[in-house]
Amino acid sequence: MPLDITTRIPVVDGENITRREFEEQFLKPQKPVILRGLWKRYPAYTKWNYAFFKQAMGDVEVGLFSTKQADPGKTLTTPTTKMKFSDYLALIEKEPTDLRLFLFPVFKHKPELLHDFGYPDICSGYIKLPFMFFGPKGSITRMHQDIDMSNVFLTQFEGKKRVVLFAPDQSDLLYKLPFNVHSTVDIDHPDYEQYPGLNYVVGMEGILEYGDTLFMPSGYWHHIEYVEGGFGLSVRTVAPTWSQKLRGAYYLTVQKTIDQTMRRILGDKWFKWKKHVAENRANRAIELIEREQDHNQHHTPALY
Ligand SMILES: O=C(O)CCC(=O)C(=O)O
Repeated sequence: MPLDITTRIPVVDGENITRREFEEQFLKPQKPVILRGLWKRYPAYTKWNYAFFKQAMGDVEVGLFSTKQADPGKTLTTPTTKMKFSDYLALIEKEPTDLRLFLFPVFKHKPELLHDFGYPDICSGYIKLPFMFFGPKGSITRMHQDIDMSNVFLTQFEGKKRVVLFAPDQSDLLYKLPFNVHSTVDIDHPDYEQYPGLNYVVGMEGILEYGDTLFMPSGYWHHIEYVEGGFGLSVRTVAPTWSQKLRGAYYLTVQKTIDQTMRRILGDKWFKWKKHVAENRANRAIELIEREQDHNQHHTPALY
């Protein structure tokens, strides 16, 4: 059976949802949702568009990363090229390009923009470190989990994004690399021979448009495609359980350090070993599913 992402991410009225409704229906059960219009309460909702950012901080020089050169085993650290921010915005507004702005520190350059929004009271425990993401049509944020295991609220201001999500319990079938929060599978071009686990994986899909806020629970895998050039902002809240909080702290500190050190020492051998471990884990997960399917087949009572 091919990769199953037929389920739609539910869309609800984010303007009127109460804290209790959000908690009971999505936060506590850790279910993704698109909250339409959640940010209508803030000036950023109507103020933040291409023209505003070009005028507010167009002169800032930004470092850009080429998605063509992205290696699934590595984290992008050095920009490929530089450009004035207003030129980059004009570029992504009009046409596809492989250049991405990755975790651009907008608020370091313009701290006053922090007054354009707040932290919606449908939730508490916000980590007050917002991030903005800018990208051209066609660019892809390759599949990953957020390393701190936080809950994420991703709001769209310009353009559209296609979002594909998988729950954290799908990690083995998605070939999660050990000591890392990435996977090497390409869900848009699934290679079922190399990654047979994809035959069993189940996820969901949705489109984020202007004014939509995607709630992504802790540890959710996300693959994001810019269907149109645009930009958005993410805010996070601390992971809901102590085990997720500890896991996030471990990933951010110990695991990240081990990964970086081993990559420096062993280079490609380290990546190959991680892929091998990921394959073994996926094979075990497939075996369990097949055994269960087999068991169910043999124990289904005959109806005649
Ligand atoms: O919107 C994007 O480009 C990336 C967002 C993301 O990966 C995140 O918020 O963790």
